[in-house]
Amino acid sequence: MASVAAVPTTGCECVVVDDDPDICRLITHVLSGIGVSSLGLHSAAALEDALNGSHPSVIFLDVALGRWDAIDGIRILGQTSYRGAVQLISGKDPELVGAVKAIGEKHGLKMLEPLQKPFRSEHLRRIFEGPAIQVAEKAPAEQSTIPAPAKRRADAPPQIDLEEALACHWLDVAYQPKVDLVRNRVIGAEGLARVNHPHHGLLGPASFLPGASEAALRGLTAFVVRKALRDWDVLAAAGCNLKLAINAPIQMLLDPSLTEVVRETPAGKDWPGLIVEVTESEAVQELDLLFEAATQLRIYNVSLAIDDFGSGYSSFARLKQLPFSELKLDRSFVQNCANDALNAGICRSIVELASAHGATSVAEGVETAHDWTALVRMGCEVGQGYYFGRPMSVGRLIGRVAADED
Ligand code: G
Ligand code: MN
Repeated sequence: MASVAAVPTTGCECVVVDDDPDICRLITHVLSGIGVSSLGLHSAAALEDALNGSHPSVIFLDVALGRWDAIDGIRILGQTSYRGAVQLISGKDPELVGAVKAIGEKHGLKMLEPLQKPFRSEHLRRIFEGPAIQVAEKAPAEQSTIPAPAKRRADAPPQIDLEEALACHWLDVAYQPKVDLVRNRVIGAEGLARVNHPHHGLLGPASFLPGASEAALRGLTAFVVRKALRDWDVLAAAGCNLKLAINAPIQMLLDPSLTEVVRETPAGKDWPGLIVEVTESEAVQELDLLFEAATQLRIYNVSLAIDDFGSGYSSFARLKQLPFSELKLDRSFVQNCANDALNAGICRSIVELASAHGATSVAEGVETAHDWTALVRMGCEVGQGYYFGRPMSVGRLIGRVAADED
């Protein structure tokens, strides 16, 4: 059942959440001109206090609030069972703002049609001239449980304690070049976490992910994200503006700390954004929560790649609702796709799926020139694999890019 909230009249309260003081002032000024009192706030964090004991009819919520954003605001409003209307205001891509609106609705909030910046004062007035605001019956708040860690591919290598590796500063990130398959040029790189172990030598994730505690995974993800952001500065200073990708276990994407880490680092002027790769099999487990997390990350120019695609045998119909920018063909299909008709067929379908979704197709595990040529014929755009380069240090990556240009 839907109940009806009063249209704001004189004395009715609105809250305006915008980190730009000029926008805050403009909105509160226009509202006061039509007899609506309002309170301006500069972060989503201040919302909770502001809602204590007061029941604003409309909350104006900017999508990007510096170190906060509308999704933080939506979560607070959902948890406090706010029953008024939410008016998103933003200068961001309307499709992204639409996704934020959909998330608000999933939290049981009454979301008004978003207001695109720059807007005029009559647009604000019109909000209060419409019919009475229908407030949907609040759905009971869903518990957002963090799923148990899902197993990644592992080949029984030595097992070490991730917490110890973090504490001893054994962690590092190696970058594997991603190559434009047609032009044969490095266009990006995937950061792969490595442990430099004093006894076992260089170890990959299969040695330190299984059995890692949630705290250790959080530490690892924070380390890798910070390192990739710092390494981008190093690459950019050397004239290599590459878009970097990192891998994250799904529960880290669903953990607010990933967004915290991204927004604590101010982006350089030409920063092309960061890609976070999550495996297909993990992605399908928590689609709704992942949609929310991926949408929030998009606000900070962080996009999602579906890793190891094809190996999880999931229904693409379910995955396609996710806002991902890359589909990464699992290397089990890429290897020998030049000669194996079945592998070739699977690769071709994945390339078509990516293209239909407006996403980039990225082949993993390209090891031969034959497979490279076959992939180009299929229309696959990007490739990585030992044929183009093994995971390497930032210094070597700079050298690899320079060699392209010779
Ligand atoms: O899960 P993900 O696909 O991100 O795993 C990347 C891993 O694949 C890295 O550990 C990397 O060393 C390995 N890898 C990268 N390129 C190749 C390749 O061409 N062949 C094989 N067998 N492994 C590769
Ligand atoms: Mn990956």
